[in-house]
Amino acid sequence: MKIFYSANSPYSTKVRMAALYAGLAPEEIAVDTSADPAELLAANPLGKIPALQTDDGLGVYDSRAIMNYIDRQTRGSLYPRNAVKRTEVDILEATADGICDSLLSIVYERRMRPEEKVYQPWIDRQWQKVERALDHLEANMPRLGKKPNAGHFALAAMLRYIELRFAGKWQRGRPKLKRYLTRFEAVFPEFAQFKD
Ligand SMILES: N[C@@H](CCC(=O)N[C@@H](CS)C(=O)NCC(=O)O)C(=O)O
Repeated sequence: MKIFYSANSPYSTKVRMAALYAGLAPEEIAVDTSADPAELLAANPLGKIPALQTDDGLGVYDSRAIMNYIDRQTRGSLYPRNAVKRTEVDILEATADGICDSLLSIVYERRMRPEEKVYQPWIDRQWQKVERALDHLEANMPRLGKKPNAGHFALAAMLRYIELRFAGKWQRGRPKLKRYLTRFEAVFPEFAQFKD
């Protein structure tokens, strides 16, 4: 099994942490998506990461399909069975991933366009989504027991990414989110490997 990833991609960090936690040991292949490497396109025609290639040669994407695949392969190690709890985890994962979608949209707006074509109202709109969703998380912090679930991995990956790209710009008024990664590392010490 292979995972195509980049160290700075939050969705990649989520699935890599989850795979490690679940006891899978996929070969990890770092790729540059802008070069459209053939082996990535063979696993995911969209050319996005993360993409997982199974031992049978099946390409699994996107990150939530990969999380669900890992969960099925490991008898439910990432998502709760209980329907109500499962929905809560799905929503947490969607919120964290959705924040990443907006953050990436901002990063790409600045990175891909010539400077004079960068459209600030779009950036502002995406940042408003980020702020609203962060406030929602702060007010509804997920409980973190002994066993992390898919939502916890998604939240950790998002916080790592926002600090990487928007360092110091998201913590004010959000003490619980600010403390989260320290608490997460206590239940998933392997997070240390993903910090840099
Ligand atoms: N919804 C997708 C998003 C994946 C995604 O946008 N990945 C980014 C890197 S973080 C990417 O591959 N960007 C390169 C591109 O879009 O060509 C998922 O959850 O996997």
